[in-house]
Formats: sequence, C-alpha cells, structure tokens
Amino acid sequence: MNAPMHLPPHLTESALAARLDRFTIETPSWGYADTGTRFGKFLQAAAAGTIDEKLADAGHVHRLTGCCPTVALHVLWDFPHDDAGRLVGTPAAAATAVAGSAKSHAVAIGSINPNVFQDQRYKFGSVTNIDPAVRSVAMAHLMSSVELAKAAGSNLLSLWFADGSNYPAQANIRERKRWMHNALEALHAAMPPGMTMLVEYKPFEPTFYHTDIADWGMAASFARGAGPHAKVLVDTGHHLQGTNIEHIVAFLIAEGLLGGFHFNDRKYADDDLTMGSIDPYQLFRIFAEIAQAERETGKDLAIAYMIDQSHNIKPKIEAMIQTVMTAQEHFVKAMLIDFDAAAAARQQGDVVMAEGAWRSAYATDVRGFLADYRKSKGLPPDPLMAHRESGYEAKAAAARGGRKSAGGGGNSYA
Ligand code: PSV
Ligand code: MN
Repeated sequence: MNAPMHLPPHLTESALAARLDRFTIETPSWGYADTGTRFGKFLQAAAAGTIDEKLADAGHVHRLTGCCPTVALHVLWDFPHDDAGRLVGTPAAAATAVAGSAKSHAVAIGSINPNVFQDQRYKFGSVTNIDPAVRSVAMAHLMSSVELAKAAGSNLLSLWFADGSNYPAQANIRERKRWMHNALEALHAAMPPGMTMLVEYKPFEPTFYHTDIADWGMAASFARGAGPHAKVLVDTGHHLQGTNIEHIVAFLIAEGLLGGFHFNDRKYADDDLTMGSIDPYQLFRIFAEIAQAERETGKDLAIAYMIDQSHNIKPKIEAMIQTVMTAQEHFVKAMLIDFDAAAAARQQGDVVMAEGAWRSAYATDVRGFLADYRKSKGLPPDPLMAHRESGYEAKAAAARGGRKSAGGGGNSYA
C-alpha cells in the first residue's frame, strides 16, 4: 500500500493528471536500431533494421506507455537514399510511404533530423565548409528536409551540425559563423507557417578544437538570427562537466528560446546513457525550472520533449520504456514542488527551507500515483513488466535475428 502522495496547496490530483496527459515524449527511430560506439556495434537479434520495424517498436512503446505518440526520424537513416546521399523519389512520395507506415503502427512522424555530417564530402564541414560547392549540397539536403517534413506532416525541423575544426588555424571562425547564419536564415525562410526550427549545440565531437555551434549562447544567437520560429534544442549530454544545465534551461525559458530537449544521461561526455541513470536529481532540477515557469504563467511551455539515446547494451525497447517512465516520474516530482513555500522562504532568506521545498518533492515516491494514473487510462500500471510479459521481444528476435546474423540490419550510425 502506497503512502498518500503529498500535494502542494496549489495543486490537485486531477490537475496533476491533466498536466501529465499533455506531457508527451518523442522517441527516436535510431534508439530502436543497432547502434554502437566508434569501436563497434553489438548487434541485438530484436533490434529494428527497417523503418517499418522502428515504427512498429515505437508504436509498441506508445501502446504500453500512452505518452509517446510521435517518432523522430533521421533523414538519411530512415528515408531511402542513393549512395550520393540523394533522396530516392520525391520528398512527397518518400514522406507519404513513411507516414503511412507510422499510421499503421498508431504513431505519427515527429521531428525531422537532416543529416549533413556523415558523407565523405563533409570532412571539413557542411554549411560552413570552405568549398561553396559543398555548402550548396548541404543546403540542398536541408531544403529537401523541409519538404520532407511538410509532406510527412511534421512541424519540427531539428538541426545538429558536426561542423567545426580540429586544429587552430584550420578554420576562419568568423567566416564560418557568417556561413552558418546565412544557411539558417535561408532555411528559416523556406519553412512553412507552423514549423519550428530547433538549433542544437554541442561543445566537441566529432570536431575537437572548435565547433561552430558549441554552446547554448551560440545556438541562441543563431536561432535569433534565423528568425522568430527558431529555438534552441538542449541535448542534456552536450555540455562540459559541471555545467549547470538547469540554469541554461531557466535562462532560455526567460528568453522565450527554449524549443526542446534531447534527453539522455552521461557520466563523462556525450555518453548517450539512459535518462536519469547517472544524475536523476539533475533531471529533477531541469523539470523544476519548467514546472516553476508554468506555475508562474499558468500556461504549458511549448517544449518538444525528445529522447536521443543510443542503447548499445540494454535491449532497445526496454531502455526506451525505462526512459519514458523515468521522464514521467521526474516530471511529476517537479510538479509536486511547493513553489509558494519556496518563494516565501526565499523572501525570508531561509535557504534551507527554500531548498527543502525542492528536496521533499524530489524525495516523494510517485510510482503509486503513476501506476493508478496509467490504470485510469486503460494502460498497464508497469509498462516495463507489461512489455516483458508481452512476448514482443522474442517475436521480434525471431523475425529479425536471422537476417542480422547474415550481416544485415541496423542503421549506419555507429
Ligand atoms: C549528436 O551527438 C546528436 O545529439 C544529434 O542530435 C544527432 O542528430 C544525434 O546525436 C544522432 O544520434
Ligand atoms: Mn542530440
């Protein structure tokens, strides 16, 4: 029997449940496929190899959790391309086929992630490459990704650039800044109304000296320069050790520039470990900034909550469900903060009681509430156990494993 959950005076259980109804989490197609590190991949018999299998797995996760209605797609990994990286067929035809498959698995296409980082021609960058011919090939890919997004019914264009340099003097940083600005501005101009551009940053890797969009401030500046529908994407793994991510989150909210998250956790660098597996209190503090802003404005923030993880050793679907459950748990905990008590304590200079308001919300066991919430929606109270009992993994392994041992399967991301 679970102890009753303590709610702050401003919150009722039904208001909490209603907010949770509107908390959706996008899962990434690549999180269902075989991935690895640059040292190699460990193949899993049940991992998805085709776009239809990825969408089937995403549909299964949504069926069990009820809160993952959309799937992020990576353009080169999920739509048919020739060896030169050109889309096979028109964007409309490619998008219609994939959107049809998504629909058959009861999910929809979410963010569209162009890929201007893995082709040989991008060795020295894509939209900031010194060679104008490479810049225009990259631009053409980005523009066709807008067309794909339109045709797939997606309103999110999610951009990450590997562009940068490995050695001092390899690049003219200011020149590249101008090229990046020009590219994003042109892309923004090509977006239809209702589409949002997300600009992701990363301090290093694959470039190890300078990266053209290295931190949130650069991403914010580029987003502002691109236009009103460009926002910043915070990938939780993309910070140097010790960075206060929740400060960045609060700052971007205040600037109206927080567009979304790529959730994952890390111990050292961009480790792509399961969300909350290493530092769950940090995750709570991130959600606390969001919950506090929503409490103050009385409105939901328009944030795309997305997962960007590489499940190298955990079974893919289990890792995804575990992640989604962790996200819900920490989101609810943050909603439980007595913000008014914290504000009153702050007013008195009472640091201990202010912090205490956060700590007691964090310490609350919300699993019973979530199990009841799921039951009330006709969902399994424990989606992870329901998945284990469903037999889905064994069936997928039987259907997909043979092909894989023959050397196929997986996507090209390693
Ligand atoms: C780059 O590290 C990144 O976070 C970008 O979001 C890519 O799209 C994704 O990883 C690929 O897994
Ligand atoms: Mn990311």
